[in-house]
Amino acid sequence: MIERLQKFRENLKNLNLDGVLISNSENSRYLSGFSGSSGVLLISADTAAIITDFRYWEQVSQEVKDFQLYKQGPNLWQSIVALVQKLHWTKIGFEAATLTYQDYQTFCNLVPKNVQLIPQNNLVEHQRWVKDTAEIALLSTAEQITDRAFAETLPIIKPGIKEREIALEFDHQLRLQGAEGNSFTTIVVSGARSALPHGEASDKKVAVGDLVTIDGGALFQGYHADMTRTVVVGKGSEEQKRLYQVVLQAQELALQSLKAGLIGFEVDKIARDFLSQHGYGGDKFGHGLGHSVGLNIHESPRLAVTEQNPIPAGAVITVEPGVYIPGWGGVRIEDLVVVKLDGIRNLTASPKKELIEL
Ligand SMILES: [Mn+2]
Repeated sequence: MIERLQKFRENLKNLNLDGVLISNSENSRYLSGFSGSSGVLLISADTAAIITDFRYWEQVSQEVKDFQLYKQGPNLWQSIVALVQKLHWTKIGFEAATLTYQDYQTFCNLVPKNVQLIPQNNLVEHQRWVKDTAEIALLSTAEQITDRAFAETLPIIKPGIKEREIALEFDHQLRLQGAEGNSFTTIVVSGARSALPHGEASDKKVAVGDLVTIDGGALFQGYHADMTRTVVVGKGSEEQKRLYQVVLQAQELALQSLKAGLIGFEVDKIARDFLSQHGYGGDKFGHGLGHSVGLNIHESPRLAVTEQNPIPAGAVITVEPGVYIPGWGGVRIEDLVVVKLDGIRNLTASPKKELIEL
């Protein structure tokens, strides 16, 4: 954890600020280890302070090692301003994407006139693009829990069961296998509904011949897993099997090519061009190929047509091509991988070589 703070301070040197206020809870957790939902960090070259309220005093002293702990008084902003004045900070950076306008106004009204509040973007997020060893271990565990939950869920997928019931079983299995919660609301879509990339699990009952797409993940110590598989109830048709293999090949091509230094859009293009050549271009694959995950489920950098940044070694990113045919159905296959200098390490072990027939 101290290495994260040291690196963050290195980056701060270029910003010409006395210090920064970190109010985004994932960024705060990343830098301090504090997992509570209310608290802020004040960081400079020689200060690392955390302010939180009575509910978290015990927890914060257990979780946080490298920060001075300050107990919040009746009003958070008064406590922050009191500390800022004690530190004699006059140029203070804040996270423009997190601080509400209302809190900004409160802060401005409380600080002396000579104090400047200077909006910052991606203060911590950019550092979070590269996961450290501890983070990769947590993401790996989260994905393993997800693999086990998926395997435990498959046997209940039978004609007549509702999508909602499959999602509930998957969620139940995630918790049994060690998840503290879901990365996001589990997606289960079947039959023609499998053409909805992010459809909600509904009361629709699965029927013989339905493609069923399950997309979900475990939340483990704040880290988000993400995995998708499409299966078929009963025997798959030739058309279903063919589409499945095309999507799988698109994924395999991207996985084989992916390594540190490639630009996000280049990797997306590999899968997109392959699907286009097989007749599944344009709207049939209407989303990006992948996104990074970590303390948030959707992080940068991404594998998408708009991503101009190179993917660094240590990024943990999904590779999830899909094809969606309205009125017929769809297939998506999603793995979570660690990007390395010479390739990838795949964190997902759920089987995918053939369309699974249940
Ligand atoms: Mn995903």
